[in-house]
Amino acid sequence: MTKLSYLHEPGVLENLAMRYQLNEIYTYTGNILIAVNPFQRLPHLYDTHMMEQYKGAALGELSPHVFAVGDAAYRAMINDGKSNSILVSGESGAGKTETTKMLMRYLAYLGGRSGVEGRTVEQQVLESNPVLEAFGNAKTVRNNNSSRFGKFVEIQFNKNGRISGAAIKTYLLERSRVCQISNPERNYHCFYLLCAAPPEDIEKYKLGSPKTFHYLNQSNCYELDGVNDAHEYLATRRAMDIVGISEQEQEAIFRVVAAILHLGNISFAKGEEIDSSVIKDEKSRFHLNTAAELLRCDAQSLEDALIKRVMVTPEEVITRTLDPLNAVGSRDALAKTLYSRLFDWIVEKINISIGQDPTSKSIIGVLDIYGFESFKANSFEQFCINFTNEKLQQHFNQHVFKMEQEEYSREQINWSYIEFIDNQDVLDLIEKKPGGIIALLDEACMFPKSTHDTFAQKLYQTFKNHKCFIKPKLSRTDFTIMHYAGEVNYQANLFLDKNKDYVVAEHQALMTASKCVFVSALFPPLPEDSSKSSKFSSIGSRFKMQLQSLMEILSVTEPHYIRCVKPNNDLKPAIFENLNVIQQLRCGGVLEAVRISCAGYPTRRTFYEFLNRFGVLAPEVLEGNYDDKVACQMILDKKGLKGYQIGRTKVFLRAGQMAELDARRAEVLGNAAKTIQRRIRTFI
Ligand code: AOV
Ligand code: MG
Repeated sequence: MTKLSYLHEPGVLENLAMRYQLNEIYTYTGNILIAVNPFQRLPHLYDTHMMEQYKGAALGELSPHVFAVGDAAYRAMINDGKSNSILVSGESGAGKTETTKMLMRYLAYLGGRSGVEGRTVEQQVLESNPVLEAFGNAKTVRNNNSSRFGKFVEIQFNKNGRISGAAIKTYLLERSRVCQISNPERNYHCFYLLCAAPPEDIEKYKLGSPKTFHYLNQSNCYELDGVNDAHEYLATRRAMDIVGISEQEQEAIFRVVAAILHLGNISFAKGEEIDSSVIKDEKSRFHLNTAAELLRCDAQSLEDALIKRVMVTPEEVITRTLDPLNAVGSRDALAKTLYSRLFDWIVEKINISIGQDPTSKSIIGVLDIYGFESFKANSFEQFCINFTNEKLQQHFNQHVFKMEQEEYSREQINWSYIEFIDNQDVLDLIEKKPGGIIALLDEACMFPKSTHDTFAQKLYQTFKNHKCFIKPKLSRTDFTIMHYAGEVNYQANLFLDKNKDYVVAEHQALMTASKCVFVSALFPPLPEDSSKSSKFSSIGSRFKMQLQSLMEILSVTEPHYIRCVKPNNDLKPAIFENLNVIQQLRCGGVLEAVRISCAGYPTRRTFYEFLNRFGVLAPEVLEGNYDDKVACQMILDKKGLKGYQIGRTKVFLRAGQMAELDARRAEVLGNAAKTIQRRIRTFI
């Protein structure tokens, strides 16, 4: 891209479109790799032969490729002994997860032991992907295999450059999906896989068609194009074997998954007393009993935990009942807690099983987060996802801009540091303490009388003059944030609930008492003092701290960027929608990087290249002995250009100056051609 003489939106777009037609999905913009999602398998692009080719090749020597970025990171790590990171970004469905997997495969190829079969560290690192995807990915409107959690994988290398350990950190799994989905989305893949398990498993878990489960049948989508759930079930079990999850543990994991499905089918009816509820019918009773059986707990205790609350006052112990609506809320809360604890358990187990190398000083971190999302209805989950993307975007801006300016300083040109277009405003709006949205949300959560209405009013009042915050005219509880990638309208009504991280004491007690050690271990007993009155714990604030610590880790690594681009919203091959792509390039900072370079010196040519091309503008300069640098200067002065700079080895031109020089050159060459033609005519 930087070799284009004309670095502007149409030029950049045209270049990508042309390359995409040729299945050249990768393009460099300087050191940044742009990857346009092919939406079709391109097997030869990733085969062993390809990996061999890229091994040790300098960046830019071969066609742009994700392997080249992996190789650059690996070489930099070996040569400088410094940690590197590869940050993959792009909107939902752009190809981040696929790109990350290719990167991990390549790093495993470089740092693996060839010929060693079986459960090697590198094999375990690779097989962690299908396991995490089965439990953490789901079909959304934007992507049939959308990551509903963020992931940072640190691959550790020993002093011989061999993979010696790995640590997987995950960020905030979307919990609401377990209980609530809308057409045409799906719940987490594992539920469907399990419903397609071999008959003996189906019988054991008392399962049936996904259509019979409330947590799955809120949407009409049960199957994914090109995916066979029965096959995926077996593949997931195999991957679980490899990452070191034992047969018994797998059995317990799927038992909990099945129990969640049965929990979802328990309905409640109004009880005889006011504000009470009972199990609705025989069918619900069957599912209650099955869930209890699978969780190895007492059915009556499960029923009580779902519909009763015990309140301890100084005088007495009161048992309160929940009405059917609250009982459903209680049931869903239990299902969500179970699922998110299950997910965390799996991540921890994989980490323990792969093992860490405490002596490793060389690490390559690979970041694959959930991409920017804007749906019709956006809630707390989208807020957190988009917050993550803002953070990453800031990291990108700062780094790209820094790199640019470092080149200027290497070349010793006059350059006063430019402040760049930054998304700090949006970040302040979200995370500033005190006074940002997360801080106000926490305040609202701690104040017993708050409702989503008072929370929204507080936001309107506090941010009425904030330039990234809008109150939509027709709403009393929605708010709009102007993100770097576009405006997103959030519905505040579930923010308070979703920000509160607590486990109902009755659920905690029930699960701790489970006869299955796997289940009870998911609910370790709470420390004494944090019992009933349970202090409020904020999901938003914890997430913010996790991101902060991720940024700190990244700041001491040498970053490499891959920007994934989604060429169309139909998820189909060979369709390149200009507007769609330009929008992503603009938001994703690619054109930002272009704009940044336009404020500086976007075109640079070595003295040799420059003289070669523009020597014709002042042939007299090149007569006899001349100094390259002086010659360049003389040509530029003769043409009356202002504002350019001459560095130690290169000429730095301002935006548009290259085109100007080209025009003069064309003129000179044109004149020369005319003269020649005239002479030829005279001669004839
Ligand atoms: P994402 O990770 O960026 O979205 P994925 O990596 O899941 O997106 O890619 C979406 C789909 O695009 C994949 O399931 C593949 O079908 C296809 N795809 C992407 N990259 C390639 C490639 N290099 N070769 C072939 N097919 C590809 V999200 O997780 O939703 O933000 O949250
Ligand atoms: Mg993904």
